[in-house]
Amino acid sequence: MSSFQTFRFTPLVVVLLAACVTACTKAPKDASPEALSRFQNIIPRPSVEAKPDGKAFLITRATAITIANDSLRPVAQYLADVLNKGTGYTLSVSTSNEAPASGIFITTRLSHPDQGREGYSITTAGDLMTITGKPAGVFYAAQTLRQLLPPAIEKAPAPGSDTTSWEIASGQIVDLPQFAWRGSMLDVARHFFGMDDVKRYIDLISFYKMNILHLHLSDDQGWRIEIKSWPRLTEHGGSTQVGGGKGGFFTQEQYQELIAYAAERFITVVPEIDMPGHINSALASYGELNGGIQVPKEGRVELDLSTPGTLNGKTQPTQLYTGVKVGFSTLRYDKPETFKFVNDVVRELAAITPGPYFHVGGDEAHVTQKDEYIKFVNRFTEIVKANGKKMIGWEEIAQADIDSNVVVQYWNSEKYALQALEKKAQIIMSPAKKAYLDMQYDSTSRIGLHWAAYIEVDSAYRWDPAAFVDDGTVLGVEAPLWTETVATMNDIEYLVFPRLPGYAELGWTSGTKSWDEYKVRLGKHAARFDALEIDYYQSPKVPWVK
Ligand code: TNX
Repeated sequence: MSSFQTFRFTPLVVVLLAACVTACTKAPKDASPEALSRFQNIIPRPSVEAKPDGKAFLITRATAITIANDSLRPVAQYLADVLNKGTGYTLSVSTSNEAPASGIFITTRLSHPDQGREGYSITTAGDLMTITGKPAGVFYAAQTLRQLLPPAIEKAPAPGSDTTSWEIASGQIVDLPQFAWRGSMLDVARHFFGMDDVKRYIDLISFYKMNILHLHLSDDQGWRIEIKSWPRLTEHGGSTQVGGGKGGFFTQEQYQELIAYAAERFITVVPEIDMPGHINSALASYGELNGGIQVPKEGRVELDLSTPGTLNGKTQPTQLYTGVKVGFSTLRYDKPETFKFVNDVVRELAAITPGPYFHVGGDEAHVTQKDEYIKFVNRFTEIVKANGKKMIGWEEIAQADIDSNVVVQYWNSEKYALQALEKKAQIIMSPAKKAYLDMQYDSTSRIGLHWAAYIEVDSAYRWDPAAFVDDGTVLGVEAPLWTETVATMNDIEYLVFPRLPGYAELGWTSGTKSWDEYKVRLGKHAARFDALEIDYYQSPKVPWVK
C-alpha cells in the first residue's frame, strides 16, 4: 500500500514543490535595466512621484485582475484587453472587496488627497500590484502600465512566440493631471477623415492621457455632420474637400458611435460648427442662407444645376469651394432663414452630444461687419445655453458680451485673450506659434503650413500654458490639427507625432519642465511609435533610441 502511494503521489508532490519554489516562495527578482528605464521614461511624466524599488513584477498567464467594486469593471476589462492583446494571454476580471495576495488589484479607495476624478496610483509590492483611482484614473493607470511594459505589448504576438518577459519595474507611482482640459482638435472639414481614422486618432491621443477631442465639423470646404432638418448640408455641402476629392460626412449615428468610442477612453467630444464665417459649404447647400458673397476663383467648384430644388428662387447658393483661402464667407444676421438654420443645427447636434460643450467657431469672420459679428456671438451664446451646453469659441468671440460661462480658445491674438480675461471667461491655450499641429517642423517638412511659425519638436514643448495667467482661468491645452495640407492618416501621424506627447505632458504634468530632460524620454518612445505603427517625423532634435 505504502509503496503504491509513493509510486502514485511522489511525482505530483515533486511537481507541486517545484512550482512552489518558483511561484509561491516569492523572493521578487531584481528589475532589469530595461524595465527600470521604462519606469523612468513615462510620458506625460508622473506629477507627484515615480519611485522604483529595484524589484520586478511579472505579468504571467496566471495574473488575476481583481476589482474592489463593479464601477471599475469596464475600465478593468479595457486593461485586460490591452494586456491580452500583447501577451496572447486570457486574463480575466473578478470582483472582491478583499485585496488578493497577488496579481493586480484595482480599488476606488484613493491613496492621495488630491487624486480626484483623474488621478491614480500604482503601488507594487512583491507579487501584488495595487491600482487606485476612479474609473478615469484607472484608465490613465492602464496607459502608464502600457508604457511600463515592453513595446511589444502593443502588438499581437506572432503565433508560437512566447519569448517576451512581461516585466514591470515595481515601486510607487502617484500621478494626477495639472489641467482639466488636455485636448487635440481634428479638422475633418478641409479633408474628411472617416470612422477608422478618427477612432485611431482617439486611440493615439488617449495613450498620452488626453481627454478632449474637438471635432471641427464644418468649414468653407465641407459640412461633415448630418443635420436631419437640413439634409443638403451633407448631401451637397459634404460632397467635396480641399483639392476636390469626394469629401464625406458622419451620419448622426456614426457621430454617436465616435462619441461612445471616445467615452470608453474617457475622452469628451467637443463638436464645432464654425459660424458666422467659414460657412461656404452651408451657403452652397441652401441659397436662402446666402447673403451674396464672392467665392474666390481659386478652388471654386461649378454649381450642380441638376438639384436646384431647395433654392427658393430669391438668392442663389454659392459654389462649392475646394481652395484654402479663409475669411470670405459669412451668414447674414437679418436674413430670415439664418437663425432657423442656427437653431436647428445647434439643437440637433446638442441633442446627440452628451458632453457639456458646444463650439461655435467665430474665427476669421473677415467679411462679417463688426456690429453684426457681435450680435451673432451674443445670439449664439443664448442659443447654445438654451440647448443646455456651455459655449466655446475662438478668441475673436471675446469682442462680444461674454462672461464666465463662456470659454475662449486663444490661438493668435493677445488682445482678444486679454479681453476674454477681463470678461472672466475661461481660456483654452492653443497658441498657433507653439501648439498648431499643422505647422511645418521646418522648411523641409513634406506637408504643413508655416504662417504662424515653423515648430520643431523642441519649440513645441518649450512654453508654459499657465504663464499667460496663473489663477485657474486657464482650463488647459489644446493642439489643433488643421487639415488643408493633410489628406491621409499617414499625413496626420507625421504632423502629430512626435509633437503630441509634448502637448500631452504640458497639459498633464505640473512642475518645471526641461526640454533636455524630456527629449531623452521622448527618444525612448521610438520603439513604442513603431509598435503602434505611427508614421512619425524623426526629428533631428530628438535622441531616438531604436
Ligand atoms: C487659422 S486658427 C484658422 C483655420 C486655418 C488655420 C491654418 C483658426 C481659428 N482659424 O481656419 O485652418 O489657421 O493653420
